[in-house]
Amino acid sequence: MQQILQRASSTARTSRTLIIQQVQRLLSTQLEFTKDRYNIDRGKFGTLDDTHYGYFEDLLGKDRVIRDPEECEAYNVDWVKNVKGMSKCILKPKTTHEVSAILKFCNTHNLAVCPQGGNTGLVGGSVPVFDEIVLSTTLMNQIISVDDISGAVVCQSGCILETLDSHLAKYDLMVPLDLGAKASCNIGGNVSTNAGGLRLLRYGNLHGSVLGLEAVKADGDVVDCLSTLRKDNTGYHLKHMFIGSEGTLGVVTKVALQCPTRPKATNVAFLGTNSFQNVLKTFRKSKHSLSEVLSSFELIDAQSLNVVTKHFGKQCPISQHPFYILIETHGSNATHDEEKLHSFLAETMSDGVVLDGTVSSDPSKIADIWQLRETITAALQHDGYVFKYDFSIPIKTFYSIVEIMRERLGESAVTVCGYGHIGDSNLHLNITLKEYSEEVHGKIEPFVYQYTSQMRGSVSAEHGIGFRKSKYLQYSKSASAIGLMKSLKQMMDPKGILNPYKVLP
Ligand code: FAD
Ligand code: 2HG
Ligand code: ZN
Repeated sequence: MQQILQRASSTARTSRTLIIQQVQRLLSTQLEFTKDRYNIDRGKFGTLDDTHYGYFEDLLGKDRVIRDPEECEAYNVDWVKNVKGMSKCILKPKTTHEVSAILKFCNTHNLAVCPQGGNTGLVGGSVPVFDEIVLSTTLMNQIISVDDISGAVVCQSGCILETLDSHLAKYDLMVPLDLGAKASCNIGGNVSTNAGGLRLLRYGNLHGSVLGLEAVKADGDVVDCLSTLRKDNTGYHLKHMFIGSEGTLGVVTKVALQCPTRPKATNVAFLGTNSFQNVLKTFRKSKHSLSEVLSSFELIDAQSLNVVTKHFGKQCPISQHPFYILIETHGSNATHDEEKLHSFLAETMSDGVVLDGTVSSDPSKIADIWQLRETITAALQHDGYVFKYDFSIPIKTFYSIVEIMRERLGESAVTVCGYGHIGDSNLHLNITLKEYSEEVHGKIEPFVYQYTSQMRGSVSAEHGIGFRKSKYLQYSKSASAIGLMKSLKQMMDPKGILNPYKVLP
């Protein structure tokens, strides 16, 4: 029975995937090339010829060297359909040795390379700008070891987050990271973007959870920092250079993660309130009342929820309010956690801070509630063109930029919404238009970045810099810090073949 259900759900998923792929293909053919829209000059890199293809085909076999233009298309366009490259060659290595041979060859022949995992990145870092070779890690998907006592898990970088997490469930462990793109994003992509996600508040970021990693430098040299030790204070902590460097310093090939125990009890509350001040009051109270079991505290404003109900036909489980809060608890004793959550809810409601709410410990209801939060990104795509911002903003002024932009853009925007990880002071401001407009773009940028900088925030809390934000790096990094980043890049990749046009201004 279980198998039949799994097969049915996988058939439904396959046909849904096919429809999504067809729509995406249609949209991507209408997209302008990045080099044209952003007026970029090609770096002085070599151009692929038959000798190069011959080398790659000997190394990987013909089926792992993709040259068919239609097949290449999916690797050239990003998830949000904002940027489009023109690579004619996708390489799909399976081992570190193959990655090393590819990079050594590309470095010798001055061929530029764009590392790619699940291609769910939101800042245009994962697709080429010109004809860079795409090095896709999707076939590097072996889980190498699981230590169910220490929680140390070692895998290749192309493992899909959700697949790894399902595997770990057998050992009562979980990946300490969860995000809406879990069904496609790869661990290597997560590490390379230092992805934050929905439970960072509880489980910390990847600079803490990555015990070690293996990466291949631009010249093909394999850097083995694949320690599984919790403590290792032997000299420079080199792994941190690769975490969040977005494929510009090396290709991550293996990752060792510290994985926590899977919670025995999970509860979710979905609450409604009338002001951002009350969201903050609820957050403060949740930290005090739920303390050690609190695993997530997420904000969804009414406009964000509206796109999900409008485009995906989802129902809001409570009455309508300007702000919604999703709270999750992870604990080991269901009764204890439920009691805590119910008394927290009773108190916030009797104080008039929370106006309506629902609580559930039923897995299917929990999944439905999480869908309201996790599908906002996908729903926004249906409005037309999306401008995405991912700010770290001091919590007290967190929401003001959303209101400012709503007033500044008036009728020219379809949706101006704010949601995100209140627990980490990480706001996702999204602005949608029916279609791209240079004039509206000019009203949004650089204004939003200047504002964030004045608030002493960061222009990227979790998505990274990629292609889209490199010229705004200066709003969050000093000139001396950018100078040091450039020196590191020069030292590790002197010819600049790894992910050119990205991160560094
Ligand atoms: P890709 O998109 O393929 O690549 C991202 C960057 O990493 C690129 O610069 C690429 O060159 C580089 N890269 C990829 N693999 C490697 C490698 N092995 N070695 C070196 N460089 C590499 N992000 C968050 O932080 N939090 C969220 O909550 C979140 N939610 C999302 C929800 C949705 C619906 C979507 C579409 C995206 C979301 N993201 C989120 C952004 C994205 O999923 C993450 O950035 C993710 O970590 C990217 O993984 P990926 O495998 O898709 O990487
Ligand atoms: C999330 O938290 C992701 O859902 C995506 O980081 C945010 O689409 C966005 O702006
Ligand atoms: Zn996020």
